[in-house]
Amino acid sequence: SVEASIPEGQRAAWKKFSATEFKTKDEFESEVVKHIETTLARSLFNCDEAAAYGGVALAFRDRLVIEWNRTQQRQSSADPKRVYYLSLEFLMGRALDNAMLNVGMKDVAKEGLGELGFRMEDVISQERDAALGNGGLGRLAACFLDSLATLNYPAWGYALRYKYGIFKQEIVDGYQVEVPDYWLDFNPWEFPRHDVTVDVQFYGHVRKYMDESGKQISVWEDGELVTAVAYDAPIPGFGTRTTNNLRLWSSKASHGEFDFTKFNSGEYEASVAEQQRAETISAVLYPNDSLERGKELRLKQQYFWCAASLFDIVRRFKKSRKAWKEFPNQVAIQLNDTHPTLAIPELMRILLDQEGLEWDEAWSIVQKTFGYTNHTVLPEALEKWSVPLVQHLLPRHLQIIYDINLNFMHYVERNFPKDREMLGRVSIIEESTPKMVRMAYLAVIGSHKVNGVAELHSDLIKTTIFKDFVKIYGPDKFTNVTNGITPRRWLHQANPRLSELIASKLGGYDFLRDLTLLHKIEAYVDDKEFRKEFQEIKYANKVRLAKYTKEAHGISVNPSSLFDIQVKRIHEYKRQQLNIFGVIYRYLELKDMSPEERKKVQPRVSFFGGKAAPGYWMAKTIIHLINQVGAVVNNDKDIGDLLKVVFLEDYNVSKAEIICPASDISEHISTAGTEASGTSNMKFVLNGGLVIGTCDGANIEITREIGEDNIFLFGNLSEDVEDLRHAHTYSGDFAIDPKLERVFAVIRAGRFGDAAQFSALVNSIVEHGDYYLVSDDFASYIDTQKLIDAAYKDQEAWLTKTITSVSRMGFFSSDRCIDEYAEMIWNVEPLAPPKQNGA
Ligand code: IMP
Ligand code: B1N
Repeated sequence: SVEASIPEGQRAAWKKFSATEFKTKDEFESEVVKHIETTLARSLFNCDEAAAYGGVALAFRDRLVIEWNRTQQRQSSADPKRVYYLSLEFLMGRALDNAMLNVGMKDVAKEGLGELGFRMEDVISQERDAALGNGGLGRLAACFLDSLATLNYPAWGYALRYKYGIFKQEIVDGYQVEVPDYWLDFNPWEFPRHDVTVDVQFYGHVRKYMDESGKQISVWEDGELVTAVAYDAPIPGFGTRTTNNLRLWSSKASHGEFDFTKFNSGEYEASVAEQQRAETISAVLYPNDSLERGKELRLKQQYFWCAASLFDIVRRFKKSRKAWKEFPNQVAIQLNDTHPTLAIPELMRILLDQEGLEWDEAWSIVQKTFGYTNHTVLPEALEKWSVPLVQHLLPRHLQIIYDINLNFMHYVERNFPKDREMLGRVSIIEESTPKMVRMAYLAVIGSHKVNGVAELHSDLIKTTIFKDFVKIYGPDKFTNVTNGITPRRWLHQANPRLSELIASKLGGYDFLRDLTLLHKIEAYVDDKEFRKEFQEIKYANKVRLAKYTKEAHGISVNPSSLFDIQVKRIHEYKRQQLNIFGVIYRYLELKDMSPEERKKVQPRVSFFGGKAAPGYWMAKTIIHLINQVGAVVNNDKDIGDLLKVVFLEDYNVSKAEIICPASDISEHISTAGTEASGTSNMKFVLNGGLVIGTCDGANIEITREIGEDNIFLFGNLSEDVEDLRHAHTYSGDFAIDPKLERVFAVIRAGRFGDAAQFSALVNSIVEHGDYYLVSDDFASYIDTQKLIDAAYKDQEAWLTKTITSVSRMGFFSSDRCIDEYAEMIWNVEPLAPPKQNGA
């Protein structure tokens, strides 16, 4: 071992002075004060909440680092197969509360903080969200890291250290305005590793020659180098000492051979400009969710990150001095969507050009190493890169992609000699002008397993985008891993009182590590005390959201109203427009009623929240309409508390932690077949809310688990979508639903401001084929909302539904997902820490 090579005396000194974790309240306070006074150079007299946050975060960071070091040492000496999760997005949110709860020291810290004069909630809320993601895909990656650590898997996340995460959303005059999110002024959770750097090459050209043995050699020459610097963030597991690593790469100018001349020839300004150009690679997260725009900088980000990560992974493998054929037994790389697909040709390049392997051996290693997760079938989200762009930026990779394709075409030709059309359909290269590289096909061909993220979605990819590949490879290459969420953040942290209530009945918090244990609370569904407390907790969570709504938006909402919530990225396929049209319809009905009739109405608050991609004009129009409707409805004296419309500004992870526990109903109403899974549906139900939803994504499996009496499903089924769309365009007699017509009539009449602003939105339905089937689903949506109003009146029956649902949500833990990936795709085992303390 490495340790044995260190002299005895030196080892003893290190052991004696080795860092230790605080264990008591006093030790905690001493650490906090030390950090505030020295690391942060503040004192008792100028210690505000921000400084208190800094002190507490640094105290906990120290604790995490000690376990992080031990975990890495344990993994270095056991050298097990590791998992590498490559994701361009990790939507982590805040780290402090999660660290305190996972380490199990929140109570101690709370008491200690009290003595120092601070309230825990105030200190926690000082932290900025780490918002390195757009939505579900990025948050899923964050939940997976939590589960990987909790289950003791040796696993690393790899991503980019964006200077700017997803933008901050401000609503000005009802419109979305984007403000940059510079989140790094104070980030105690990261460790710069200035000693861990990789030079990444771009541009240049490929020189080929034959060596003495007649072997074809390729050398990628010239071009420019950009340096990747590693920044590490510790990822603590819950109730375990395993602390894994998230490695983020930051870009800076290289001082390697290519800019040497410039520097020496005195072109100081030019070299500073070059520095800045290099830094732009990791400067900003692309704010598009399910939309790819083919920008050169995005491709640069992808390669930069893949090349640095693969260099790191290969370096770690080479330390073990194992033969190359062992690589897939030591390394499993999961591609989170197609964004890291360049890792496939990059590993080929390393094996062929740097390690001198033959093609077939290299390709066999590559295919065994990679797994690919598909997250969408939306055509606008499927990545394609133009061949000239790839040629220019990554000339050697383009050659390798062509060679991969050539081999693949031969294979298809041999196996399907009668189907000549198939070659064009499955080719990695699309024969368009310009030609395009289809990244999803490259990912399928270069991986041993491809998975979708919910059953319906995994079936759909086999019959639509990857249909031919199922014929070519057989059905076993394609599988399903239904998404999940971490119950640590989404129950224990977001809803501590519910977590405590459950623990009180189950005799402890084991359910947080095995969520299937929740089924035992179904035994309390008729228990008076339990019901009362469960209901009180929901009410308290609604009060918390009402308070936030008042503080942030000046809108008073009555917590006894039915809270109806739709928070997610704004997208036509997610159909916030269906929701707001439904709200308008409700408003019109209320206006028609007599005061007597109104007294019988179930009061409701419709909450919306979510960001629109800055260039997605239709999504921004939907936000504007929601705000305009709110301005009218919320100020209508006839309506009062019967209906309120709230747009919650800047929806993010930490706000989701307040919002998810506060719903009575949440909306997951995508056009059937478009939402691959959805994960907030799981969060809301786990926190005792019911769902109105379409038969789409994970809604279907949620229904299977909780029972169809406990969910409000509506709308057309995915198998009918194609025909309906076709009918809209070609049948000629496509009639808009009359109730929806009524809504459009008042919009056109200017009831919610200048009608011209909403004409494109209305026309997308009336004139342009209603691609998302808003009109087709409108009547059943309205009817289902009426059912919900009626059902809510029976509070006892409603409560029974919510408790039953919570007890049946065990399947949706991300721990279950990770165990499925580990077994079916990665073939990795946990590496549990020793029971006793000590490295
Ligand atoms: P890597 O695998 O070289 O990237 O190492 C990951 C981390 O594990 C390093 O930053 C070290 O902190 C730790 N590590 C790697 N090798 C050893 C070892 O032999 N002893 C102790 N720690 C190690
Ligand atoms: O991934 C989530 C799913 O729960 C959602 O249903 C799905 O829509 C989401 C390109 C995406 N699919 N595709 C993306 C994000 C960013 C980007 O640049 C595509 N996000 C999803 C988790 O499986």
